[in-house]
Amino acid sequence: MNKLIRVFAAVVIASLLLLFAINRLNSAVGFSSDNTLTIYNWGDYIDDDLIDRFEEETGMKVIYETFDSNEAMLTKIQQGGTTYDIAVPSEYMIAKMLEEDLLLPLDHSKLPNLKNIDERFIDLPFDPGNKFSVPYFWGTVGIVFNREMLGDMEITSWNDLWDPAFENEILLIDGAREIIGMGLNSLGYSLNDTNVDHLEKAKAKLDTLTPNIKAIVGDEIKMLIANEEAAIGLVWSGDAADMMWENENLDYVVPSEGSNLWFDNMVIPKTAKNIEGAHQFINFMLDAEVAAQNTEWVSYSTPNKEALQYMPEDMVEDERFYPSPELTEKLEVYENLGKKNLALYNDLFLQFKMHRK
Ligand code: SPD
Repeated sequence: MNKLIRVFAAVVIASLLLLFAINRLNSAVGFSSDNTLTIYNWGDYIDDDLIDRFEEETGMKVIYETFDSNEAMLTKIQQGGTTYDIAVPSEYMIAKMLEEDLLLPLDHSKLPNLKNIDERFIDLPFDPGNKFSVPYFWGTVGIVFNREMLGDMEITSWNDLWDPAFENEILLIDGAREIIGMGLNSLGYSLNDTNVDHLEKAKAKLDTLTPNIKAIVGDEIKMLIANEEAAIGLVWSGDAADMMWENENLDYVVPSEGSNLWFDNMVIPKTAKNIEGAHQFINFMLDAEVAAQNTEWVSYSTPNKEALQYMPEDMVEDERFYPSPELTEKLEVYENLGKKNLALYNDLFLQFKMHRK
């Protein structure tokens, strides 16, 4: 009997060791043992039907989580509690993640659809050769406004927002770089300025905008402005396009003093478990018809040149959301300003939010 127990225990231990070894081997070659793919993306940034289709086509199970700022995404990835197979940071955050060695190089042989991306969006300074990232959506920061609610008042610049006529009429997205950036641009400074005196002046100027600010909000800004709860919003371009689809009184402008041009990109974090699946997903999203469907749902601007033929002409020809290369050249892309300066931007933004209370 004793011998039987010993044999049984040996078989159980051997099986456990074998399972452990298979699991380790799968992780090492990038296969998730449970065939799941965990994706970390901005809110409202994918057509759910495409996730269903990807699951059906590959047999993988997608776990999908969302974030509302690059900084929140970075903190979660640094903490490592959840291991993500794909994340979608903006350009300056990719530079920071590379500095912190948080990303895996991509295997381009598994991404044949990368050829669909317009060369304007390939090989950008934050990731030469697209070794670590693939374009997802791009856009600008600007002002959405309700023509009906504003009557004959025109908005063309950041400084227009300080008009006392707009008391309690402005909603802002909750982004440190965007809001401090508005303060900097309104004073004629660069969006990548690190001069402390300039940054403090920008914060002081923003404080004087307080009477006009109704709230600082997340993705709900789309619903609030579409429902005419406020006349004006500082927003990302694609959110403006979405609101304009809901409410025809709305319009969008990139302010005359200058603004931000941004690029969101798919990356594979170093802690990814399903590297093979991550490549399959990225390549799937790069397919021209998939990208067109996603773009129509999300309303942001696609970098996928081949997708444009499947999209409605009025969408592709709208210069507010597909600005000419001449205009985009005048806009600034955020740079990775380093830990100390990013902390300063965050602190000033926090102080600005406290000032409002
Ligand atoms: N609701 C989706 C928002 C995505 C916006 N990304 C913009 C990043 C700008 N740095």
